[in-house]
Amino acid sequence: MSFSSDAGKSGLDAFWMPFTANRQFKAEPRMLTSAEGMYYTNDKGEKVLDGTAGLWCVNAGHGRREISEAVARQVAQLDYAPPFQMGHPLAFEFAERLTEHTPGNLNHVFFTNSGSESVETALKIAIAYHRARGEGTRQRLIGREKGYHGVNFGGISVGGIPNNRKVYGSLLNGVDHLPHTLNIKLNAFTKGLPENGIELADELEKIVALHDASNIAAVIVEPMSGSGGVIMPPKGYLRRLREITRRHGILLIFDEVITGFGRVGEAFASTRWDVVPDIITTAKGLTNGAIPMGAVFVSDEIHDTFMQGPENMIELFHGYTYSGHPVGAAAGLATLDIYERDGLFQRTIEMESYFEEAVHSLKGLPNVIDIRNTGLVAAVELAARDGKPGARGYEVFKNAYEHGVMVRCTMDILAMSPPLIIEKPHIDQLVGTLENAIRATE
Ligand code: PXG
Repeated sequence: MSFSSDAGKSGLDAFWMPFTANRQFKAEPRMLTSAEGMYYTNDKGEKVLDGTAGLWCVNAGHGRREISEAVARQVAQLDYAPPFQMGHPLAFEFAERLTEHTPGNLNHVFFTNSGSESVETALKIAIAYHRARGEGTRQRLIGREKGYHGVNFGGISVGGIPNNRKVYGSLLNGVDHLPHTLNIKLNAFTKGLPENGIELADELEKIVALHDASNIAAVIVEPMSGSGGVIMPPKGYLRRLREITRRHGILLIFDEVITGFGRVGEAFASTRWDVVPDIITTAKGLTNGAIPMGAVFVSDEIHDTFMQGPENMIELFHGYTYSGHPVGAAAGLATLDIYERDGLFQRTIEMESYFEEAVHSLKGLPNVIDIRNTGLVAAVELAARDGKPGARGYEVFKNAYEHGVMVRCTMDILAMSPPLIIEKPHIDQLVGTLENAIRATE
C-alpha cells in the first residue's frame, strides 16, 4: 500500500490524528506497516530503526510471538468478561504477578486502559482516601511545571505543559505546581542525575505553608519527566519530596507511565532511585504496547482504608468497562514473562554506560546545548531558531527518519528511548544517524 500526497483523495482525511500537525503529515505521510525486533518497516519497504520503543512503550521490542500468541489464544477463549461484580482468572493472576515487582508495600492493583486513565484513577483514589479517613478537607493536588500526566482533565490540571492546558478552560480547582528541575545553565551535559537542584523540592514547603497541609491530598510527579523533555531528578530530590510529603500526611504519587518496566533500570524508577511513593501509575510497557492497558499500584494502607464498612457495599465508585480486560491481562502476563526471562530491567543497566557514552559524543555539534540521559533514555536539546521554536528539532527528526532512524522530537528536544533489547550496533546506528542529521541541519 502506498499513499499519495493528496490527503482528500488518498483516504487520509477522516482520521483526525492525535498530537499531530494533520495537514503537514497528510501532505507527506510517514506510514509504518510492520515491525520486528528493533525495526519498523514503512510503506516504501524501508527499514526504520525504532529509537523510541514506539512511543516509550515497546520495551521488549517488536513482534514478540509470545505476546501475539497469548492474545490470539485469549481472545478465542474468553474475549470479554465484565469486571464489575464478576471476575476472570487472568486479571487476578496478572495483578499478583505485578506486585512481585512493585516497591515497598504497593501490593494492590487497579486496572485501567491508558496512562491518562491511570492518572485520573490515582488522583481520585488520593482524594477519596483522605475522606475515608475523616480528612475530607484534603482535596488540593500538586503537580509540577513541565509535567505530563496524560490528557484528561485531572491530568492536564496537574500537568505543566502549557499547550496541553491553555485552550481547555478552567481545569480542576485547587491545583498548585512545583517548579520543574531543568537547569541547563548549571547542569548542562550531566551524565545521569544532576548534582544541582535538590532544594527545588523545598518549594513544596512553601505551598504547604500557603494552603496548610490539612487541605492538600497529594503531590504527583514523574520521577523523570518524559514528554516535558527528558528532565532528570536532581540527586536527592525525590527523597526530599518523600520526606516532606510524609511529614505533612500528603500522598506521593509517582507517574511511572514512561519510567515503569525498565526504562531507567529496575522495574520502576522508584526502585532504581530507592524512594517509595504511596501510589504508582503505569501503562505503556505494561503490555509492551501490544494491547492498550494501564495499572495503578496502591499501598496496603490506602487499599485497606477503603476495605471497611458493610461488606455488601462497593468500596470505590470507580472503574472502566475494560478494567482488567482478559486480552490485556493475557498480553501483560506474556510481556512480564519476557521481561523476567530475558532480564530486561537489568539489561537497561548493563547497556546504560555504552548508551551514555554514545549520546554524549554528540556534545560539541552545532546547536547542541544540552544532553541528558539515564538508563535507556536520553535527550539532545538544540538551541531554538530565532522566532521559530521547534523548527530545528523537527528538521533533525525528519532527516533522521529519512535516513532510517526514528527519534522523537518535542520542540527542539530530540528524545531517544529504544527498546531494552537494543544491541551496541543499533546504538551506533541510532546515534550516528542523529549526528549526521544534526550536522545537516542549519
Ligand atoms: N503519564 C505519563 C508520564 C506519560 O508519559 C501519560 C501519563 C498518558 O498516557 P496515555 O496512555 O494516556 O497516552 C503519558 C503518555 C511524548 C509523548 O511525546 C508521551 C506520552 C504520550 C504522548 C506523547 O513523549 N506519554
